[in-house]
Amino acid sequence: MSANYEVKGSIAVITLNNPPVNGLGYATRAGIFDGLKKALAKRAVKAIVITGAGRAFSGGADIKEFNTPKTTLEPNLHTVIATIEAADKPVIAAVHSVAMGGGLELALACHYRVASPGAQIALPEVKLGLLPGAGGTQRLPRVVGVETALNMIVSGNPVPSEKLAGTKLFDQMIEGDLMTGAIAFAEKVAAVRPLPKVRDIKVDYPNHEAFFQFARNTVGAMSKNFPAPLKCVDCVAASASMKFDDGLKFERENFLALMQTTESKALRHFFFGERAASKIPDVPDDTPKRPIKSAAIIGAGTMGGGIAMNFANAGIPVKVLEMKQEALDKGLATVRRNYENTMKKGKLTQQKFDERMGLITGTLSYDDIKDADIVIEAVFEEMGVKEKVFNKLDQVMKPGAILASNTSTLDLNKIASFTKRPQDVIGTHFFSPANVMKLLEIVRGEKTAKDVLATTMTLSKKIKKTGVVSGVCDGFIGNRMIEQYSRQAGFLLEEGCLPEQVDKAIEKFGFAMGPFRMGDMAGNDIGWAIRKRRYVERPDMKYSKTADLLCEMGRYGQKTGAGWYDYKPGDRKPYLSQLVNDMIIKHSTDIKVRRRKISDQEIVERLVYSMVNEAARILEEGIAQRASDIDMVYLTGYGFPLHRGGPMFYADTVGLPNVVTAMKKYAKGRHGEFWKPAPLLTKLARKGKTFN
Ligand code: T1G
Repeated sequence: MSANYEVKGSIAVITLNNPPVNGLGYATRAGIFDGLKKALAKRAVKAIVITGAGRAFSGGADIKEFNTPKTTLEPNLHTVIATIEAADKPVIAAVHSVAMGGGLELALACHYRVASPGAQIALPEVKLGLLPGAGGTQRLPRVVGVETALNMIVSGNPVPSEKLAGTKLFDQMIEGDLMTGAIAFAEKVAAVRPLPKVRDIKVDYPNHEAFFQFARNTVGAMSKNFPAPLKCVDCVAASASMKFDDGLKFERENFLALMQTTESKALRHFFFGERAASKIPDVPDDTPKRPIKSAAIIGAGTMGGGIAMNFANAGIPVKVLEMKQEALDKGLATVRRNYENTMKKGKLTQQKFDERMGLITGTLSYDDIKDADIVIEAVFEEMGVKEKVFNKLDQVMKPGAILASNTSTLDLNKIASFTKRPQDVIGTHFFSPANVMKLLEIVRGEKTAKDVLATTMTLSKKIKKTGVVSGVCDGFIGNRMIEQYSRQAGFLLEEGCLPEQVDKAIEKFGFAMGPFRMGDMAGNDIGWAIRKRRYVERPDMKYSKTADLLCEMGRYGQKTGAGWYDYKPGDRKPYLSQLVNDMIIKHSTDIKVRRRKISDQEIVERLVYSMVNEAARILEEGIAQRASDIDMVYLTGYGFPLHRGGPMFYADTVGLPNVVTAMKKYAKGRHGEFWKPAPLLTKLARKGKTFN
């Protein structure tokens, strides 16, 4: 059983004990249920305290059990909650650290609740595409009020327990030892009757219809693609308009419906995928980490400045090195401006601004950075430049310093070979803007030491990034896949589409930005440089020439005021360019391709499946450790729609046999060799299996 039972005097104590967060899995529920039965049957027991061992009271239902028979196996959570509420002896929840989801709902069914300050109190189910399914939408409004409950349930964000101290949620805050305080409280209320029940509290909210209509309008506008937030509003509204048991029934129906939605499964996939990404099979969790107390960045450009901000935001002092004072001043001024803009939006206090700026210093001398625990180069993406920098770092940096490259496509093993310490070299590929994008591709060189890898993964969490390990190949995970996506986008232009149609189709699918708007924002010259390399290295890889023609017109995108689209000064809004559209149409004629009407579905399939197929190769080559890692890359670094769970999850949802069938159809078209399915994809499809 994952719950301990003991009796202290006349008080029974049931302690949830299911590390790491006392998830209410079957074994834990059975342990609680057995403890309750024992305590209720024993005459000497006058009251019952429920608490959690370790770092949580309870993190809620065990999400790992969802969509398995264990979730509803008796005693299910509802049975446990009903038993607590119907007990004829007082049941007191002693809450500490974390009380979330079903864990908080279990506490709400108790007759009393005491808590330590600083505990995270939340009903975060909406973040999993669900809603509180064990009475939370009916009980929480009864103890903290409709508005506070609605905010907590629709946002899913935690509130510190002390902030709720003045409400009926907590009967007492325990400043000292929680168990001592809880036992004393239990002894005090042991004889109190009738036993107070949250269900008996009336929700007093006059004119609630108008309030909830307003809430629906507001929440509906913010929760495109996700059904759960609006259902949360409906269920909280039921607490004010329905009898308790009817409200409970209404909540249950909506919870079960949401549990089956693809959106919820995608969000749960994301929850576990983010955590799985930090696991490195051949690098145990207890691998010793090198201390990272200071950092240095080479290059004060857009990337270098953004990377430096991540360290300052995490309280790590960071030195930024440039070759010229002017470049250094410009880079630090950009960093200052970024923080000022955040402060203007009210998301940063002056004190934090001062702290962070105080942690970032500039220098022109390598001698100033030699003692840094990690140095990250963010210099020009050219191997000769990288060679000079790593030669220098090898001479200057203290032994044991981690030497990281922010390269986005170059061969990390070659970069490591420029030093006498390849074991200390690793790739840390940040995504622009580096202080905003969550994704960090951690590139493992063939000689990268395990402790360097473990240290960098731990560091990624410290600087609030989603670290994903990638092997060494051209483009690592994300850029290697996006290259195939871009190739298909170019072919679509030649065969009948115009930029706006492609962008709109994939943005309707859910991408934050289509390939042509993205190119205009990032700079079309970046892809141009890569293609020039490709034409030499990989003459077999066909590309549309449209993107080259565009660059030859000097239309690099927003930075030149014109790209696939036209732009007005100071306005980032894209405007149709007749000049570009005419160039595209003329190009089709020049290459003797008859333009045709192409459906949005074909656009989406060709763009998404081009990435899925390349991802399957990345998986079978071992460049990515697992399919969910590839999903994390696309969900946190490339604007793939979260409600679709990432390219691999989406392909699983469509069904791999259907993906292969679509690819075969496109293989009959131009550049059929493009659609040669990856062996792994063919194998999984044939066996009716999935990537994840
Ligand atoms: N179920 C299963 N595993 C969980 C879990 C959960 N609820 N919460 C955490 N874990 C695992 C997590 O996968 C990781 O595993 C380890 O615990 C540490 O997590 C009926 C239906 C509690 C604030 O949504 O927000 O109740 O990778 O790295 O940073 O209405 O975990 O080590 O193998 O995040 O200290 C509602 C989700 C469930 C809470 C702790 N509850 N968890 O954060 O550790 S639905 C949630 C969290 C529900 C009822 C409904 C956080 C945390 P591994 P961690 P942390």
